[in-house]
Parts: sequence; C-alpha cells; structure tokens
Amino acid sequence: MNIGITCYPTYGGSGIVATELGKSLAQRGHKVHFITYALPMRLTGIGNNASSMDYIDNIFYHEVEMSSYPLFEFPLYEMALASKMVEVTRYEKLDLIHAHYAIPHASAALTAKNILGNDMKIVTTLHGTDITLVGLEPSFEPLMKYSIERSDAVTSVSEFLKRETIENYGVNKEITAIPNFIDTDVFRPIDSRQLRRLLAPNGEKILVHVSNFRAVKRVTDAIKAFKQVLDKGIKAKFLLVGDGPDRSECELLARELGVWQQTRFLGKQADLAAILSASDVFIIPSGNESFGLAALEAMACGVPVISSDIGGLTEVNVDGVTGYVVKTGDVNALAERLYKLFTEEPLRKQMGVDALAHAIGNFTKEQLVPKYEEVYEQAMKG
Ligand code: GMT
Repeated sequence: MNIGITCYPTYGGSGIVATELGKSLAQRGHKVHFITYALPMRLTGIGNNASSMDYIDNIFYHEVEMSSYPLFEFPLYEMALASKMVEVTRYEKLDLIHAHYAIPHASAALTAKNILGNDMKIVTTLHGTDITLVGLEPSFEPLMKYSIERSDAVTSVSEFLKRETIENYGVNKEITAIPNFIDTDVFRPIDSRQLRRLLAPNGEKILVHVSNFRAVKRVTDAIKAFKQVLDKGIKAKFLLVGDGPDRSECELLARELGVWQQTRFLGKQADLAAILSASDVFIIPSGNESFGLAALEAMACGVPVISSDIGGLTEVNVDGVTGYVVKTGDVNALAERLYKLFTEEPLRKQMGVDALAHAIGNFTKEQLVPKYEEVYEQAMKG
C-alpha cells in the first residue's frame, strides 16, 4: 500500500509509535510517506540521517512548510498540513493517510479528502491527548467527534482509551484497540555494566524515570518516594531522563529534599536501552496515561516497573508480576514498593525476567504491526 503518516515529530510516545510503525511498514514492503512539520525524532534511515546500516528504501519525508505572514498572529498549521496532504496524495497516489491524533491531524486529513474528492481513506489512531484536549477545552468536542466518526477506521492505544472515548464522549464508531509496541532489536537487555559503574560507582541501586516532564507525569511523586527510600538507609541513584516544563520544579524539589547528590537529570537521551539496562527499577507515577510506552520500553530491557493504576498502565504492568501498581498520588505506597524491590534482590530479578517475558510475549512490532495492516485492509474495503 501507499501510506501517508502524520504525527507530532517531537519527543513523545505518539510520534515514536507512528515512526516505528512507518519504519516497520516500509520493511514489510509498503511505501510510507511521512507528512510532518519536522523530521520525526526516531526517523533515521532517510536523507541526511541515513547510515548505510539503517537505510530504508521506501520511506519518504514531506515537510509541512509553515509560512509566517504578519497579518496572521497564529501559524496556520492545520491548513498548511491539509494542503501538503492534498499535494502528496495527488502526486504520490496515497491509498490512505494514517493520522496520529484526531485533532488536528485527522481533521486536516478530512479537509484534504474533501478537496481531493477521491477515495483516499483515513485511519486515525487515538493516543489520549486528543481526549485530554477535549477535557481541557470542551468546545473542541464536536470537532473531535466529527474527526473520529468520519474516519474510515479508528484505533486506540489501549482498551481504557477506547472505553473512555466511547463512554465519556458518546463517540459512535467502532474502535480497535492496538497497544503500543517495541522493536526488540533496540529495546532488549544489553550489557551495561560499564555504564552502571559510571553511574553508581559505589554499587548503589539505580531507579530510572523517562518522560517529557509534563505535570501529568507527576515526577515529583517519584522524587518524594525516592527520598523516603534513601531515608531508610538505602544507597541509590535516581536517573531522570527527558525534558519538559516540570523539569525545573523537579530539580528544585530534589535540592529542597536534600537528594540532589543522588539524582542525575540526564535530559533527552538517544540510547535509552543502555540506560534502562543499567537500571534496577523503572518508575512511572502518572496521573493520566493512555498506555505508557516508556514503561513497556523498560520492561523490554528486563527492568521491573512501579506504576500508578491509571488508564492503560494496568494493561502493560501486571501488579505483583512485572512490577507493582499503586494508587495514583500515593507516595508512601510508591516508596514502600521501591524499598521492597531494592532490598529483595531475588524478587526484583524475577520481576525483571517476567517483565521481559510479558513485553516480548505481547507487545512486539512483529505481533502488532500486522494488526494495523488488518485495519488498513478493512478501511480500504469499507
Ligand atoms: O505522554 C506524553 O506526554 C506523550 C503522549 C503523546 O501524545 O505523544 O503520549 C501518549 O501516547 C503514547 C503512545 O501511544 C502513550 O504511550 C502515552 O501513554 C500517551 N500519554 C498520555 O496518555 C499522557
């Protein structure tokens, strides 16, 4: 098939899923055209980013050019995107556009389809922020419903998000839940002993968190729990990977709590698998999470996860098996579970083994990319 993919190209789960899906589809023989305002973060293998090792022949990148015109205060992103979609669909004869996010990507694709007046199909994947947006901005609800209901097929990244969309927003559409997936060639336990020695030279335990430091991630809960564990005499380091609006507040909290020397804010990192593999426990205490790709990536590296019980997190992290699930906002419970894993090494190791088995048993690209292909085929027939 000839497939267009539109996503946010920045550091975030939806862009990662869209990019990995596109790369995998290309390897499976489809022609994939990324239509985005910047080169997606994990899209190596084309243009200047390509090395001979990872070049993928049938991936193409079309940049949405954003012109600024003094009369217009705000950039016309959705219109620029719709216009680029028209151009690419017309010249590249796209069979379908896969929009990651109902607003503004599916809505832009619907505009493009109206202009083209052809049979190009629209497949929309909901990652959650579409739904959160409507919570924050209720006037978006009609546009969100319209974009979903007029798509030819819709997927969500968890059963939780599917229920939420249908029940809370009264959306009348069949939605196929397809969880996030990992590339096990990249996310796998790797020998990180050297890195571990550098990060924890005195044999400290290592806790790790990866996110974009938005308020919804509740990173401060993780820092408070870490402090409680240190107060019990545990020698440990906390690696915080990623960047975003709450990072300064988190750094301040670490200083105020007196745990600054034990925390390392690493910023955005390319080689996540090495950092995860060097760690003992992954923590994700989110207040809202439609799936939790970062937790899955940690599990695929053999690291047990302590998560909150919100949204789709319980569909990936199995309480008492792959790690622990605690009530959102319960810092004491986070600390208690973390202490247990830091002090009971055989249990921690077993949970790491089970986390890896759960990840590779259920969430690999080989298992889940064909599910997207099935959805595409249904959309083409419908
Ligand atoms: O979590 C974020 O802040 C990024 C966000 C996004 O839209 O890129 O991630 C969402 O999509 C990911 C991929 O499907 C999911 O794994 C994340 O759980 C989801 N984030 C939230 O629901 C907060």
